[in-house]
Amino acid sequence: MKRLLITGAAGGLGSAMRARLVKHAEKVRVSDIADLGAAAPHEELVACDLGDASAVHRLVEGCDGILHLGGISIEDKFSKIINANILGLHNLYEAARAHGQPRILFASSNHTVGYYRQDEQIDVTAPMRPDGLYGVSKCFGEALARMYFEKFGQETALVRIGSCMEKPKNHRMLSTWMSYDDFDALIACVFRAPMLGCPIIWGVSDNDSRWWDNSHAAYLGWRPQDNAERFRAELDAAMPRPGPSEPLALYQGGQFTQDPIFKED
Ligand code: NAI
Ligand code: 15L
Repeated sequence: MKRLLITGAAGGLGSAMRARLVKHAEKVRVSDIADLGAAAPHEELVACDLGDASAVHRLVEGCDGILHLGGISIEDKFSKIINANILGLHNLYEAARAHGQPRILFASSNHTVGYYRQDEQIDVTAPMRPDGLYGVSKCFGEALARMYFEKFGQETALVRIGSCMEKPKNHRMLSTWMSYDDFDALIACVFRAPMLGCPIIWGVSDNDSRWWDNSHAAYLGWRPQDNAERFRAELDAAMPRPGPSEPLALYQGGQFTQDPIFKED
């Protein structure tokens, strides 16, 4: 690609992936509402609130790929979720439509299906079962992307990320973890594929105890290499295994299934 846009670049995942993007594009446009630090030679820094339609319009201009990580990433007040994840996503897709439909990788979430139990194996045909307003906003994002694909041919990879971090932080994440290396390889597959379409892809490493079946997306050639199992002994030593009826062990969405609906001020 000539210019790849990354939103949410100041966040946990954005910060981890940012330096790796140099190999995917000649220029990387790096964006967030939070401080982005200094620009590397191949980077352009653009501060932008995703809820601001005209700012997002300018942000997307000239980009031929978008790694969309920006937004509210946990359960929060609905007003905050609406701005970043609902209005923000609409702004992004309208901007993409106006600027040649760059391919998009949308960071969706396992919280679209958080109320499936951990003893269930599911694939992308399973109906959504979001576990909070955050999860609902990701369901909206997936539906919006699908509509832009059907109506206008806009291609998006809807990546339902499990837990993408340096290593799993609890026993649930032995199932949901995706390594940074595996995500990096997925980004390459998504943006290099001759034909993408609008697939849902489970963003998970090759964990022995994973719950999600990605066989429908084999055409992308993504073969995750990491396996969270190597962290099991470390986790067993660091913390007790949750009891079978605790949310962390019961539902795929773990603790998110217990979050309240947060009150507005
Ligand atoms: P994060 O919360 O650390 O980063 C999100 C970034 O989005 C922040 O830097 C924040 O400033 C920015 N942001 C929030 N509202 C914004 C707005 N109105 N305009 C512009 N930027 C805004 O989250 P993290 O962990 O880095 O996740 C990145 C994306 O991946 C999120 O969309 C999240 O929902 C998704 N995801 C992440 C998972 C993970 O394991 N890290 C799992 C599933 C989904
Ligand atoms: C998510 O969607 C969140 O953005 C992230 O912070 C993690 O909590 C992850 O899911 C998870 O389920 O572990």
